Amino acid sequence: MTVRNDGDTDAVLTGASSPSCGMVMLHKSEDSSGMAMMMDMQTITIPAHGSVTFQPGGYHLMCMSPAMKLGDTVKLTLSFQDAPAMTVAAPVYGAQGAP
Ligand SMILES: [Cu+2]
Repeated sequence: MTVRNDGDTDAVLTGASSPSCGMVMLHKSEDSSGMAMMMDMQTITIPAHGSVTFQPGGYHLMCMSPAMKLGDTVKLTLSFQDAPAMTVAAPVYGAQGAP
């Protein structure tokens, strides 16, 4: 997914939650000298008039206890510093991504 910020100030994502995930962690995958590493992010900044894309190999939201199946749509709530939380409907795809 891509989170877009049309505002004049940076938006700071501070967390995410979903009733279908148990806990949701903010992560970033990085390739450091051939080793794939996953880092915990306390916050992820979406720059003013910019966007951040969550995708395999980069920023992602990690669902720690997934309770969902292919074809489901799950609720995902994004929490921001100094901005109201936002709930989106996320379709559940397999590892290959969108059909
Ligand atoms: Cu992760």
